[in-house]
Amino acid sequence: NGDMIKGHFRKDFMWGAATASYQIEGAWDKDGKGQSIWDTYAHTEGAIEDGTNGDITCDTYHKYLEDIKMLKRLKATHYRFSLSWSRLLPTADSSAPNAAGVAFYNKFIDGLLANNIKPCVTLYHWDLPQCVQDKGGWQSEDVVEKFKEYADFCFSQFGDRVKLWVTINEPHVQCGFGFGMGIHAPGIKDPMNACYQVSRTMLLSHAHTYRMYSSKYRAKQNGLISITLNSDWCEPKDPSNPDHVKAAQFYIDATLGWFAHPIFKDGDYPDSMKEHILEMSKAQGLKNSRLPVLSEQEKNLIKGTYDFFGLNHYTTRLAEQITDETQAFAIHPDMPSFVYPDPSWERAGKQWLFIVPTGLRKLLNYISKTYGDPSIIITENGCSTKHSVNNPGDTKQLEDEQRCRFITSYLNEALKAHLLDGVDLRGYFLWTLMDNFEWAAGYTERFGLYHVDFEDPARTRTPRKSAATFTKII
Ligand code: GBH
Repeated sequence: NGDMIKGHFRKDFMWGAATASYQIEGAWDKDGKGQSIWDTYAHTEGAIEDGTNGDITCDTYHKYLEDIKMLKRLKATHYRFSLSWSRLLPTADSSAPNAAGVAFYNKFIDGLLANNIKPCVTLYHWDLPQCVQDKGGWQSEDVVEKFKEYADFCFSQFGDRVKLWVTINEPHVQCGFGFGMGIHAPGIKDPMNACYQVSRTMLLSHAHTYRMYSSKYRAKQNGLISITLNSDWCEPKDPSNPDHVKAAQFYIDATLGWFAHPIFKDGDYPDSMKEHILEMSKAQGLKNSRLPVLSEQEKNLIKGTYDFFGLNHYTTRLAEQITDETQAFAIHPDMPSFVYPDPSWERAGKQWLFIVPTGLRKLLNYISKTYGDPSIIITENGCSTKHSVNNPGDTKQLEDEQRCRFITSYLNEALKAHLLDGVDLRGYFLWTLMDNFEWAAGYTERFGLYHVDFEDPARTRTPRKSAATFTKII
């Protein structure tokens, strides 16, 4: 899938793996931790494919020293992980922090640095404190102040050592899955309204936090802060058909552009998205668009709140204009694009992930061109396997040839974007360090460079072949 080229990334390129608190930590009710919406959601009957939850998962809360050893062995220069808001601030009140939670992250950060691994910290990877949810969560304006208060607390505690921050992970997935389809916490199924409302409070939370860091901490702590957006690459099924071209562009606008345009461009949602949702709203007899209008003041607040572009990318789709409503993309009932994979593409673990390395190079170029050549950090990219699909008989899938190919070929395309196209690429974080709780899929879908034995109380971690492949590339 594309020629291999030789060359190097920047000398200071960040090489790492990524994880998220709820997916790896466990200790869900230990040492004063509060509950999060994912604790609640995963404990709800029928919510998770295999009926599991993240109560223990990789047990990183107790086994973090092993994680650090694994990162060291990989030769990672960086590690991206997230903080559990409810472990740090069980009541979401920064005047009543949980000392054990603060101590845990201090030990962890110090352990990384002692091994010459720099932390990249995500403040929010989907595990909102349940007490914040109980007061309206992302659907209430109050969340903006709460988020800022939490971020302020984190900068004050960890910012002396953490120089790379991500405010929010994939707001688009949160909005679509958590509030549109209702298949992620908090499980709200309101694609017409809630889905759009929370995109606004997320943008405002991010923007206020960025500005607070800049005014209160930047001079002293001298770190970088931004947001992480996920995006598929999307191409017209038939590039000579203008409807297909429009549908592909709309898909990118309404997923990546929904958040990228406001932050990296002009403070507002893409025109295509605003116009289309207004039209759909009017057709329903509404006076105003279901997509909340951002005021001039809000636009100015949001615009430019980034130090880099955090990108999560996994796969690619083809697009056509929708002809049949039942084909509507579930995340967006307003989506006029019908998207699907090319049947010739190789499939990874589950239904959604097709291996299309060239899509990464195209997406990197698109971002660079559309958003004024920002420094880009690939904050996630990786490949899942489903038990015994790829390697029957190898139950731990330690010989994960497909993942090795995935990593090599995607990085090869990233290198082309850097060397041949001049994209300003600064780092690459592989999703993920070890098998973990894969949200609605539970433990049925595995992304790890390390296999984790979830039957074993010790949660033994075993390197897969891909761990060695990644290290060799690093
Ligand atoms: C990222 O989301 C997340 O940041 C990370 O936490 C997660 O573990 C990782 O990717 C792997 O999924 O099964 O058809 O319902 C990327 C966006 C959203 C893509 C959920 C897969 C499931 C599609 N992901 N989606 S489906």
